[in-house]
Amino acid sequence: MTDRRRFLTGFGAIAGAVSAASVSKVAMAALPEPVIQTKPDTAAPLIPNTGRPYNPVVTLNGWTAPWRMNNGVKEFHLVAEPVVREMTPGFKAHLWGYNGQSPGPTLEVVEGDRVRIFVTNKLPEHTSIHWHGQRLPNGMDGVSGLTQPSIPSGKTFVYEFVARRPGTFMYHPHADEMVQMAMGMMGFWITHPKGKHPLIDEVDRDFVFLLNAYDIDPGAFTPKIMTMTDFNIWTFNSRVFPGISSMNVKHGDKVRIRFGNLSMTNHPIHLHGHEFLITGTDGGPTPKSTRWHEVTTDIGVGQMRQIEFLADEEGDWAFHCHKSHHTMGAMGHDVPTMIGVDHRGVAKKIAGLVPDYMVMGERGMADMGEMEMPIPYNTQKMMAGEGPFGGLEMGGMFTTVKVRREQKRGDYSDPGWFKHPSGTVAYEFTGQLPEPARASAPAGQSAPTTAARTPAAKDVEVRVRKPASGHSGH
Ligand SMILES: [Cu+2]
Repeated sequence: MTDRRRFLTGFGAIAGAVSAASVSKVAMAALPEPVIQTKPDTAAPLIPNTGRPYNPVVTLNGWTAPWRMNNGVKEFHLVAEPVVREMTPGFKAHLWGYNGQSPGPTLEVVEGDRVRIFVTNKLPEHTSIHWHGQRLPNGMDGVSGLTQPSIPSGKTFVYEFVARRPGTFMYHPHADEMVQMAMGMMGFWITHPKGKHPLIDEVDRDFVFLLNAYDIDPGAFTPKIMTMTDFNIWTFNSRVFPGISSMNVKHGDKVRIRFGNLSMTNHPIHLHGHEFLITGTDGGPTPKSTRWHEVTTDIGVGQMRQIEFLADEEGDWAFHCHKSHHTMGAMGHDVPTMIGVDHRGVAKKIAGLVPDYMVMGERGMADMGEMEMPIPYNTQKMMAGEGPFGGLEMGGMFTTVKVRREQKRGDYSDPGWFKHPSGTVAYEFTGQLPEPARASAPAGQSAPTTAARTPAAKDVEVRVRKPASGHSGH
């Protein structure tokens, strides 16, 4: 028995991943050069110049990995490694990702393509990659311990399978998952249909991104990996508003936006000004009979959604998670509600002891957007973004869809702020305000309360017994 055969027999269950590496020795000898991208900008769509043609997607603040064709096989090279990700100007995080970024590059293939992915592990611990949603041989599914041994630090493994199902997919580790996903390891995968598909329409613009979340203390660079639910940085593709690119489209374009949720909670994603259809999930295109119009769709943990709409209303339309604390930056969650509390006297007294003391929130939190409060170095502002009419008071999962008549086909550049036709912007009323008529009848209720029928129920007077002189007894 040769060494190789002994190896395969000894690890029967893992033969998938290992034998693929063995059969493609020639390809291994000439590993495709990994392409590294370190800028957080939104890259132009990668027009395929080899392999079968397709309409490329645009990854928000991300990019598509180039490939090479090797005897009809599409070859990619992913490098799992520590990366520095600028989440928004002024705030960088030390994450783990692929090829210089978190998330890693988007992989775009065509239905029926044979795909070979080399994965080099430059992390300090082992890893693996699971190809979420794909039909593939079990041994290529990337579950450490179950379908393959983990990829040890410093080693390269090969995954190889045919992209059988067209649609919207993602990839992420299935080894020390909680840590590796909390550190930002994930990426998008698109399998384009090989021809006209009855349930997949051609669109003019196709945007993709992943939803993720981090727990990074103000002033720190590295996520707290043991956090289970209480994250404080809410991101589209590891970027926060105002660092997230706008989705710039031409008036009349048919637009598709695809997103996957690899955070640890659900996100109701909301588009202003238009209604969309959910045309697909990670399970594939949805049957037409299941499609209805929405303006918000909730996306659960580990799910993907693709939405489609006709961009036929000009303007700068907000697109965001509807959980309002997910559109805010890092903040202390322990701040008590101060709305309506007049604490002027208290503030004065404390200021005597703590010179820089500042009271927050007695008129709401909006002041936080403008306030130049000193924050620790490398900290996301809680509320940020300057719009044409003032502060947007946002952070986290928020961006815009900019619909313009003058946007050229294939031009993804930012057209700037919308110029509103005169008379179409909300304006101040400057006339006399009449005293509002207030109803004085008791509020309606479905049934009388028990107390109302109980004769004994009178106003209860609370008596406080004060201690007598002296301090005995407490
Ligand atoms: Cu959310």
